[in-house]
Amino acid sequence: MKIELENNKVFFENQGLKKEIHPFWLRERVNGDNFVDKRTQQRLFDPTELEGNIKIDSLSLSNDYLEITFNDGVHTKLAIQNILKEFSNINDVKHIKKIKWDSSLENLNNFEFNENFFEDEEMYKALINFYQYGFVIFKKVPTKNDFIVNFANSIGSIRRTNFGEYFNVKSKPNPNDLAYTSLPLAPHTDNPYRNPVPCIQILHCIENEVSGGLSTLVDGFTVTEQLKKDFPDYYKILTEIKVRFQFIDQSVVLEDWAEMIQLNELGEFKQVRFSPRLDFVPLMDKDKLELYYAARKKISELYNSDNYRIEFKLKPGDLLMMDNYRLLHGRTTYDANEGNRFLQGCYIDYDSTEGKLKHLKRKFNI
Ligand SMILES: O=C(O)CCC(=O)C(=O)O
Ligand SMILES: [Fe+2]
Repeated sequence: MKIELENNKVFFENQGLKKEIHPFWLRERVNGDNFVDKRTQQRLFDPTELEGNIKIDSLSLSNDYLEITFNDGVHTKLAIQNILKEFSNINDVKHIKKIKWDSSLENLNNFEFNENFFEDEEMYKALINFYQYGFVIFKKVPTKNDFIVNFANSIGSIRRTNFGEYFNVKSKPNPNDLAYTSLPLAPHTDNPYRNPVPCIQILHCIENEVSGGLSTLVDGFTVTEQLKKDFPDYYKILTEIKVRFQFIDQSVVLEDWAEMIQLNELGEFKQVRFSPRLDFVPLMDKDKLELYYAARKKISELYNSDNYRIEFKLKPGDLLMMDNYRLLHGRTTYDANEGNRFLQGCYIDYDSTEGKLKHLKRKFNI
């Protein structure tokens, strides 16, 4: 990648391909003291108020800087490095390659918590792990004073829902969700009925005195890629049909329509939704429904299969952070008479982890 000049025009060259950079694009990036606030890096001018026919009057290029005088009299020195940075999205979390895993996964991505953790390089490593595997487990996280709120807000901002800022996962009378019982929970994604679905779930173990109640995780990315390979028709219909997910209690009705396997604009994995107690397929032709039901049965079989599920016991102080768009989670049954099992849960969104990751990357110059 490099910058070249020709007849008062700036060109960007990449792998033999040369394109002119629009003068307005450069004018918008003028960054002297009068143009950009140093502290916030926000513009002090409104580019929509500039004349449209911005042209370059004179130009020069050194190793590090591009010097430009524009026809509105503005003169600037732009760092080449900053211009080139805009052509590579290397900082983007999409560049962190997802590592597919199944039941043979042994490394449970453990990171030990400490007081300065949120500003530590260790946190950066934990977040990279999170993006690679879809989850990370923090050990020795203080179990006092609803620390989960502090934890979530130290990465980004907690995402409040109708379950509150955070929720207590324990067996309780008159539960409004099966999570608040001692019943087993098959692998599921949380809250597929919300728009948007909370991105990341945090579960913090406060007490765990029971012999059951193991936590389970499944990599929805691994499973759906396998489905695509082995049962392309099933994969296709699950990426196409929008089903209605619903949650109802005395104070709210939440509904959203979405595919069980949602792809991005490039046709790649974006998100799975799976909660077979809450999904309602539209009334379609019988043949189509026949295929849909077979596909849902198959994906359920895979999600619930021993081949893909990892199981582990959360200890007090363990905090599991998982990608609710990629992973499914659940738990095995437990006997509430054996003692207490108490987790606290909450959600954060991707801007929290992405923002923290990029901040730490900048801080440690990684
Ligand atoms: O009890 C657990 O381990 C998980 C419960 C659950 O699925 C949830 O809180 O979303
Ligand atoms: Fe859940």
